[in-house]
Amino acid sequence: MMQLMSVKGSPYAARVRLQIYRKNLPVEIIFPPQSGLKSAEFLKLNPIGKIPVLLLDDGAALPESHVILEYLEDRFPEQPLRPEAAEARARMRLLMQIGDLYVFAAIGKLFRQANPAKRDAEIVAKADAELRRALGLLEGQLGPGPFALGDDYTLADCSLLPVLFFAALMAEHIGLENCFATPRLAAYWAALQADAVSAKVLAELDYGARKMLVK
Ligand SMILES: N[C@@H](CCC(=O)N[C@@H](CS)C(=O)NCC(=O)O)C(=O)O
Repeated sequence: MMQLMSVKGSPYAARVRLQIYRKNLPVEIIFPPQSGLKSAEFLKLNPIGKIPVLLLDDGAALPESHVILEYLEDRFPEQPLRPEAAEARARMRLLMQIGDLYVFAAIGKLFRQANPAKRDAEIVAKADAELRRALGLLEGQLGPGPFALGDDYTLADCSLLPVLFFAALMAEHIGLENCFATPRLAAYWAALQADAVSAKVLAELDYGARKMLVK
């Protein structure tokens, strides 16, 4: 059976867990080795040194969350999480890219300011502005709802759920204004929270991420 190396608080691994739960895929979810992500043992498997990693049937390792999502769709096309039409597929991938390249980039800057004792107000203000701008870009590309593209849950939703979770968590932790104040983003966040499989992954993320913030 294939295995996914994952921890609860990892936003990138959470994307793949969402897909696995939603499609009931035959993939066992396991922890990375105790030796750590920068150990020789892990780097031999995945020289990038990050999770998630999907271990295929022959033991080969496939890293990078978006690559894994697409591979699992190709391999298990039943209950598709990708639209058929080329343009809709491109729109889906655009949302996934905006989440990673722009929204997560801003969240990363806020994450590095998590500790109040070492917080720099100027850096926080800049990262906050960057986050709002990136969320605006995302909102501009969202479909009519309830989910990212429309009625159907897609890989864009798997990809964006942890992005929105971390945006909300960091805003709450640092004491920034609500990031989902605009109607479409607020409605999208509400739709994700109301979806049972998404709610399961949100609970896992909440458990894992709050432990990381305490560290
Ligand atoms: N682009 C990668 C990012 C993966 C990533 O950054 N994973 C984090 C955990 S959430 C990690 O393994 N970090 C360990 C490190 O950088 O040392 C993906 O989409 O899978």
